[in-house]
Amino acid sequence: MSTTSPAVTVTKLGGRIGARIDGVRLGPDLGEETVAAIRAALLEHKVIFFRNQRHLGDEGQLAFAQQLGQLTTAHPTVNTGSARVLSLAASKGMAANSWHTDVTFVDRIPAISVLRGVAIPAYGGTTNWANTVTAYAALPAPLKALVDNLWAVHTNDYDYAATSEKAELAGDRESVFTRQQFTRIPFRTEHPVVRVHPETGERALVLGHFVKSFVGLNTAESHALFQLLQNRVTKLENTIRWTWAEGDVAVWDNRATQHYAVADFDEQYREVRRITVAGDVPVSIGGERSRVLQGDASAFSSLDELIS
Ligand SMILES: O=C(O)CCC(=O)C(=O)O
Ligand SMILES: [Fe+2]
Repeated sequence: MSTTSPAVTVTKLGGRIGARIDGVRLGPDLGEETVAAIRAALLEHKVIFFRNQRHLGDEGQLAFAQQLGQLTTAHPTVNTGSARVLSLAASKGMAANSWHTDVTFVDRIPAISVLRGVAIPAYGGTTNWANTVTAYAALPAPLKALVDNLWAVHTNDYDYAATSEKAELAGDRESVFTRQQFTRIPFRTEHPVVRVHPETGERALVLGHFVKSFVGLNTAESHALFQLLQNRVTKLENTIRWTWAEGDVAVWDNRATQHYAVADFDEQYREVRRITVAGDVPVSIGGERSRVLQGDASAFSSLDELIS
């Protein structure tokens, strides 16, 4: 029998998004070949899942994530008690239950998020991801023409109540973190609705719940168009749903996806921990970079030494 580690295998889980990777014990020093294989699978499948990584802990998760690129701090506004780890813990059924891409209210949107299942409820609490590249590719020509030159204002002071059910309105129940913490430092950034992915060259829609409005459109028009485009992104065929077990690790390309954590685990305790890899400033089809309107994210994420 061979004593070398078993080969890394990538198993596609959905037609448009998602793959499971087996044969890797995550941690430090994975080796160039393994990291390259993980990276290639991530760029192709947009979200990848690893099972049975209970050994990891925060340190192991950090050591793994570091091999994917320079890390951001835990969050631009939330005081997490940790330099780089954002714990999302909930016992009152709260979750990030609206479609979003992480931290799009800053200019330098994180490239990759690495999420570890720490405490997983007996039922509920799945997470869904949507592919924003296939969503763009599937648009009919007239809608592509519309979005190719469209820009959107993203803010952390977004409309929290817009998609919540009444019982889940921010402030009514204990949230993963308070709205006050989340909006402590106001950020507003104008991003192109279509960005060119810095590694794959693919075109991806940049939307999600931090969008406040489209540049040049009024509120009613912004809402209507946002809904139309989001419906394209979150169409079930364009998504993958993951049922967590403790020790699972999900890694997503935050430049090519949105995600949604389902708040259907009642009063059970659920905790996942996130580490993010720094990303660059989006670039439009025409080569224009996103524009900061308010807030300085340089302490959260540096633009130096980016892999991509
Ligand atoms: O709770 C989850 O499964 C995902 C939470 C989330 O939005 C994130 O980690 O960025
Ligand atoms: Fe998120």
